[in-house]
Parts: sequence; C-alpha cells; structure tokens
Amino acid sequence: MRIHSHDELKGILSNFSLPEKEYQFQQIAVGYINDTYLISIDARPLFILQRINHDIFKNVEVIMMNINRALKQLRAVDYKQIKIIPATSGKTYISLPSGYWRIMSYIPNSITFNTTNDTQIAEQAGRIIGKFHLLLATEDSSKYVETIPKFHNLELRKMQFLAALAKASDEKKEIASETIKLTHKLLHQLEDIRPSKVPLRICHNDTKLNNILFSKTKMEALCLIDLDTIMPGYFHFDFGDAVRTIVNTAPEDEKNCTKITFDKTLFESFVKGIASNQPFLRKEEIKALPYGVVLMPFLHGLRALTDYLNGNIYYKVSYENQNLDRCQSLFAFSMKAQNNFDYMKNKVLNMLKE
Ligand code: GN1
Ligand code: MG
Repeated sequence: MRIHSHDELKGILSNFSLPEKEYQFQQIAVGYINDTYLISIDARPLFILQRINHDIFKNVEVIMMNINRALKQLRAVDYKQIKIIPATSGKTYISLPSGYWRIMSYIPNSITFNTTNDTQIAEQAGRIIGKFHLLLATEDSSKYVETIPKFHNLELRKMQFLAALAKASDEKKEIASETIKLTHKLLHQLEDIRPSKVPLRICHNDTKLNNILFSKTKMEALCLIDLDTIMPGYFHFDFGDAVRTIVNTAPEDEKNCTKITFDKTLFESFVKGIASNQPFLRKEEIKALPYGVVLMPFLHGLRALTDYLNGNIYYKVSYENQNLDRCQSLFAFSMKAQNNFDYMKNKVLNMLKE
C-alpha cells in the first residue's frame, strides 16, 4: 500500500465540507483492498478517509450510489448509522490524480475483532447481520447495480482459476500442487450441492467478523462497515462469510491448518443472534445456509489461490506465499463445514423462522 504524507492528506481533506482544523492522520492497515486513514483531532477519532481501489472498484459513482441508497435504510435504535461527509462539490467522493477519495463518520468507542472465542460476540454478530438484512428487506434490488459482476459466482471464479493455472510458472504449480489437486476435488463436490430457487436480496457481500463494529463499553454490535460490495446477492453469501470468520477461531491466513476449528457453540450463538430479529428469511433461503458455509470459504480460498498463481496482483500481501496460506486455511474450513453439513441444516431449520 502507498503511504500518503500528512501534507498530501491535508490537501485531500480540503476538498471536503469539513471545518478547517489541525487534523491528525493514522493509517489503518487492516483490509486487502482500499487505503484507509483515521482522522482525529487531539487524539479523538472523528472520520475515516479512504482511497478507493479503482483497479477493483471500476465504477466509483455507482458504488457510492449503492452505499448511499442503503445507508438511508440502515438506521434504527439498535443499528448505528454511518454518514458520508460530502465533498465541497456536493458529491459523495472526489476524484484526484492520486485516486478516488471519500470520508465517512467514525463511530466513537467502537472496536472490531478478527476472530473470537466469545459466544456473546458471535450472537451480537448474528443480531446485527440479521438487522442489516431486515432493514434492507424491502429494497428493490433492481435499483442497485452489481458493481463487481458475479462477485461470488463459482463458475466465474473457477474459470479465473483455470486461466491462472494455464499461465502459472512451473515453480508455483509445483509449490501449490497438493492444493491444486484439492481444488479440483472440492469444485466437483460443490457443484453437486448447489441450491436452486433462492431469491435475490440486497447483501453486504463481505460480512467477515472484522467488518462488524462493536461497542468498546457494552457487549453490543453497532453496525456493519466496509460497504463497497453492497449489491444484490443471496443471504447464504452473508451467512457463510460471517460463519467462516466466527465459528473458526483461527485467523484467515493461519499457516497451521490443524488450528482451523468449527466451533458448534459459536455457530449456535451466531444463529441465535440472527433469530433474535423479526423473521425475514424464506424457507428456501434457510435451507441454503449450510451450502453458503461450505461455499464462501472455498470461493475466497479459490480467489486467493488464483491470485497466488497470478503473482499476487489482486490482494495486498505481506509475504510471497500469503495467498497460498490463506487458500489452504480457507479450504480447511470449507471441508470442516462440509463435515458439519447435516448438523448445520438441523440447527438452522430448528432455530430460524420463516
Ligand atoms: C477483500 O479488503 P477487504 O479485506 O475488505 C475482498 C473480500 C474478502 C476479503 C478477505 C472487493 O476484502 O471479498 O472477503 O478481502 N474484497 C474484494 O478474504 O475483493
Ligand atoms: Mg471489503
């Protein structure tokens, strides 16, 4: 990631409708895609400044339209609202030679977790994801643009993997040979359990645990962040992405695959949290949830492997084989989810109401 200087960031800020003050900037290095800075005054965090990765998010205008549309609905007593700070031009972002920039409000006293062992955190994560969906349940999905087409589409990700494999160096293919074999096997298995007839709804599409803000002072989830992928999708995408980061107590790029867990207590707490909302799911959607838990870690693993084979051109990596490590740990979780398929099916059918 490129580090921007204080003066550069100050210059960027002057394009937004903010009072002129002595702001401090602190880089937030979490995330594989955008560049993010925390803006503070006297060590009090007030805003989030982000440079949007234009290689990945091609059409910033429609991304911001999707986010703006959703944010209008995403407010409730138990759901904190994020605000977009407009540019002096009135737009929701600015375009400079250094890239596309936007500013959002910072939710005070908030914290995120990469992993958890705490059932209350798992339950709150379920509650807030359910609430997000409930608040957006009546949205007309045709009003939203699919900003990254086929983002969670297995066919597309398979084709991209095969294309990367065809071009990869012998050395990389040798290092990843076991994982490549496993990929073919898992692809087959997933094609056999694909659900049908699931309705589209507006999804977050990146509901990993560290995209949920929690209160620092109360055991409470506040809202979802990282809203760039808000677009039509299936509820089992959001369910599976959350489960892979909540029910597995090891980090996403854990090198030791024996540390990958499928913790049933955390799973049940998460589902209980979803069920604490007014029912919003259809029967077909509930039935598709175990598939989502197998699919999402596999898809992310496949994308990481593809990027490894391509020479790490998509995700920011901190070491050469990080994408391969991520792939292996994500595949390990996907297989654990497969072993728990019937268990999950029983639980969700019992715990979630239509
Ligand atoms: C990317 O940058 P970050 O961490 O928000 C990716 C997600 C993955 C995630 C981690 C647009 O998101 O799909 O879940 O890495 N976002 C995009 O695997 O590709
Ligand atoms: Mg993201």
